[in-house]
Amino acid sequence: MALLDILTYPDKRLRQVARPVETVDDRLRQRVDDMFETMYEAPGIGLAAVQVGMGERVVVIDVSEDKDRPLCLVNPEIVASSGVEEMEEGCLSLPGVYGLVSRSAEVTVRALDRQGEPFEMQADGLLAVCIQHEIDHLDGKLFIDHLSPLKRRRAIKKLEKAKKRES
Ligand code: GNR
Ligand code: NI
Repeated sequence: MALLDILTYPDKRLRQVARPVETVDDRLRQRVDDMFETMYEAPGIGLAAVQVGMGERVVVIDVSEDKDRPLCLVNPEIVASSGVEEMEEGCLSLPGVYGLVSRSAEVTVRALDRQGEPFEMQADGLLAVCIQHEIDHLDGKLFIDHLSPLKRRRAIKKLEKAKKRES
């Protein structure tokens, strides 16, 4: 297992659209394990492969209190959604920035699991939000893209200031 570096804004790789996984093999499972380790250590409730410089459609999620419900989605697709819910979001790739985002309240997701087996699941609450946030990453989207232009500009200013202090 290995801890991976998490890319942060404005890294251009966060804007690339990830390609579908063709075969779920041991190499991929190794990366998935590394992603879980990186997510738990961060700590975060989800992580998309894009955030660790891997251009494939893979996400890991664990929204459980005890961090004992790992969920791996390969090539995830939202096949149904309903309702609207607003939640305060953050992102490991946008450190220090938070904002209210409006998304579907319930989603049905189709994906492959860690063994490459197709499955479908329904989610609501924080899990539904997290799934949509992670699939956005696979399409090169960040949660700040959902904010109003004014709030987005404020968020970007904050990120740029933090970057400057770093260097
Ligand atoms: O750790 C995370 N918390 C979070 C809180 C509200 C909505 C979405 C998230 S996902 C985020 C981890 C992350 O950046 N995943 O891409
Ligand atoms: Ni994120």
